Amino acid sequence: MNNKRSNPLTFIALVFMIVLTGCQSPASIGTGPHSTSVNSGDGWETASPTAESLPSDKQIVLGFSQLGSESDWRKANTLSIHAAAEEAGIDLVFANAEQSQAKQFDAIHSFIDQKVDVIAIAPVIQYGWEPILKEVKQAGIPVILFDRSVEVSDTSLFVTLIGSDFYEEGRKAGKYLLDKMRDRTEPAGIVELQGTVGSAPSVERGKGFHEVVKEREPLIMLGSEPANFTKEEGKKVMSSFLKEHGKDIHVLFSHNDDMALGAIEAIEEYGLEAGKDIIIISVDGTKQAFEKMAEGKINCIVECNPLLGPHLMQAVKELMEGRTLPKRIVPTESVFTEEMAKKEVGNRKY
Ligand code: GYE
Repeated sequence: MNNKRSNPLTFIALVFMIVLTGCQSPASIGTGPHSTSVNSGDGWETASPTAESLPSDKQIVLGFSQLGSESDWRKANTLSIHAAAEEAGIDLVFANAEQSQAKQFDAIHSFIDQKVDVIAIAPVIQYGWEPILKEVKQAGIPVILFDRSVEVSDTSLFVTLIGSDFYEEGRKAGKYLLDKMRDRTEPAGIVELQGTVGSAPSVERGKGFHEVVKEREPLIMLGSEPANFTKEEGKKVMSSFLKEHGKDIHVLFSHNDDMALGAIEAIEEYGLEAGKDIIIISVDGTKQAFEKMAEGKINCIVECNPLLGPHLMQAVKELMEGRTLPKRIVPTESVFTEEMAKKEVGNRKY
C-alpha cells in the first residue's frame, strides 16, 4: 500500500503550477442558498467563504483513499487534492489503491488506526462498502465520498458525496448523437467502451446514454465492453470491435478520454478515419483529448472536471467546524464539440 503523508516542500512546484494556470480558490460548497459552486468550463469561479478565510486553530488530518492512477483525469484529480490540502493547511495522508478495493480497505483500516479526523474515499466500485463504512462510523470518523458513489442501504454512513452527475453525462453524450444523426434514416451501428466494471461512472454513463439513444430507430448498439478506463485496454477492445463489425461501426461512445485515445489508434491502424468514418463521443475533457478534437478525430467531449481538491478541503473544514453539509455537491460541467475545440484547447487545465 502506498500510504504517505504529504511533505509541504514536495508541493511547492504544484502551488506554482496553480498560480501560473490561474486556478482559483475553492468555491463555497453549498451550505446555504447563495453558496453555489460554478465551473465555467475552464476553472472554478469562487464564492465566499474561501478555505483560507476559515479559522485554522486545530491541525486537521485527512486520510484520502484514491482508487488508482488509471487515467489523465485521475492524475489531475490527485494533483488537485495534494495542492488543495497544501493550500488549506490540511495534513493529508494519501493512499493509492491501484484499482483494488481490497487495497482501499487496507488504507481505510490504517486511517482508523492513525485516528485521522476525516476520511475521504474515491471508491473504485459501487458495491461492498457497507461493512467497512460501519467500522469507520464506529470509530467516530466522518466519511466524505469523493468522485464516485457507493450502493449502501444506510446513507448516514457518509456525510456527503462530492462529484459529477455521471447519469447526466451519459444523457448529454446521447443527446449529442441524436442531434448529429437528426436527418439520418440509414441504420448506424454504435459501439461502447465502458469503464471499470461496477464503477459508478461506468454504470451511470452507460445508463444515461442508452436511455437517450434507444429513442431513435436507426441507431443500433453493436457492442458494449469494459476497457477499465485505460488507453491500452481501449485500444485492445476497439480492435476487437473492428474485427467483428468492421465498417458497420459508425459511432463510438467511450466512457473516458484515455480509452478514446486508444480507440483512435486502433481505428487508424484498421485504415479508417477517426471522427469521419466513425463519430467519436467521449467523456472527461483532458488536454490530450481536446488536441485530438482540434484535429477532427473526436467529435464531442462531455466534460467531467477532476479539479475537485478545493471543494474537498472546503468540505473538510466546514465539517470540522460543525457545519452541516449538503448531501450532494455537484460541479457544473459543459459539453464541447469539434467546432469549439481549437478555441478551447489552450484553456484546458488538465
Ligand atoms: O471519467 C475516468 C477515470 O471517476 C469520473 O474515472 C471518474 C472517472 C473518469 O478513470 O477517466
